[in-house]
Amino acid sequence: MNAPFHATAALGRKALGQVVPEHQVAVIGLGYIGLPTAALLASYGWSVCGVDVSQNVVDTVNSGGVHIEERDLEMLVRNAITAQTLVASTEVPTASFYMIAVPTPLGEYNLPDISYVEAAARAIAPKIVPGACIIVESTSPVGTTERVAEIIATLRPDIVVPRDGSDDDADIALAYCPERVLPGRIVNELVHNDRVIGGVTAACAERAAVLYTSFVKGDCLYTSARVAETVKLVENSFRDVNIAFANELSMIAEEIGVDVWEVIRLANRHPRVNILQPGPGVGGHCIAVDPWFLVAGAPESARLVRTAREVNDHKAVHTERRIRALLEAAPEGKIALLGLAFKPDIDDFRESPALEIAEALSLTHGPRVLVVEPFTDQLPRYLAGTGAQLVTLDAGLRQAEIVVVLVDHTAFRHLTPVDLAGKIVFDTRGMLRR
Ligand code: SAJ
Repeated sequence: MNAPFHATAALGRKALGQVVPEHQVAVIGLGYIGLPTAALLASYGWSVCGVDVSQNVVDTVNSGGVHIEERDLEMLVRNAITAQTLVASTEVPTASFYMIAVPTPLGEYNLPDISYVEAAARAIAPKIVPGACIIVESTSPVGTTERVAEIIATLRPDIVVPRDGSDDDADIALAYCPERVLPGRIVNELVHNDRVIGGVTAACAERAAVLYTSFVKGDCLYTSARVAETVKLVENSFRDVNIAFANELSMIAEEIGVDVWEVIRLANRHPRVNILQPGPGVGGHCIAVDPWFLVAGAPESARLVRTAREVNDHKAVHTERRIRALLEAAPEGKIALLGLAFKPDIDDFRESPALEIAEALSLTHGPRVLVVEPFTDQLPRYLAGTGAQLVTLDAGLRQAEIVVVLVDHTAFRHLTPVDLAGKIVFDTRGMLRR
């Protein structure tokens, strides 16, 4: 372990570990991060209560099932429920560790909405006993952990809440530890990635580390809560800015008439250049969202981060316009749209530019649209009823005059230019070049 400052304070001396068994964990929010983390902790010997506001989610988990698709998750949950190390509830229990993993959506004007984190803090407050450790994992604007401290301090004047710079007398610990796992590899990355553990004080970080070092095989890196909050936003902004560069290059290349894939392939042979891949825009619930949290914190300074967001959003609009031009060029022909997911080989359509483009096109040209998406067996809500059809790849290729690659799913990668001979082809991912 790598501790940049020395955590010496004996936190929560009054009653640490005496009131609640040390191995009790409550995970608030059983979503894409909370459920895998709860089940994983249970498999590492913790006694876990997963809390969710949805009775449906609670019932599903208690019956050993899952409401989200994620590799290895179902087996992990089933085993933990059978072993009675995991239970789900709509009520927050008293526990020694609380982990908050609730959504932090974008609100109006691209401003962060932390109301679910605040609600979780309010639900936890009455249950807290001295010695408890509260950890925020939700991607959050900088200062959110301090806001949680404020809520608990207001609701529990009997408890000394840690404050930055004073760690001797706190009764509880408070930390921010961002998740940084890749959808599709969540269970594996929860264990193997390095973790940043940001304590409101050094003692808080040390206390939160008890939970993480029990299952993380990567390094645990210690810092302050504010730095940890910033690190998470910076990681996803870094990726967004780099993808924006690739997307902008693709539009420049189009305008000046060169092949962007060839340009990137050759530029990347420079030993210090590593350009990412252009696509139809950026999707998912993280990279398309988190940079706005950074912008919200420093709107005057975050110019590049804001512009990157705008470039990536614009790339979807640009792609849609190009497809519309193809539809006009072949006014009788059907169009096959390959893929709806936000990236290859997952069934996650959240914030997906491919889905947005398919919806927009179907609204105006529904009966001409053939959707090929091996990761669903029914058309998403806004596409159904427009006349668009969900078809197999073979059927799509047989019927369509125009073929657009929106997602480079493995199931499409065997396609060669020969398979598409005679068709108008638009490959937004450069899949056919690989
Ligand atoms: N994309 C491109 N070109 C590329 C790479 C990606 O257009 O060269 C697009 C993808 O198609 C997709 C979007 O970007 O639409 C985001 O995909 P991704 O694979 O980069 O990221 P996510 O959203 O699946 O997961 C990210 C990860 N963050 C980073 O890689 C910095 C993950 O580690 C985080 O845990 C996750 O966000 C999160 O929860 O914040």
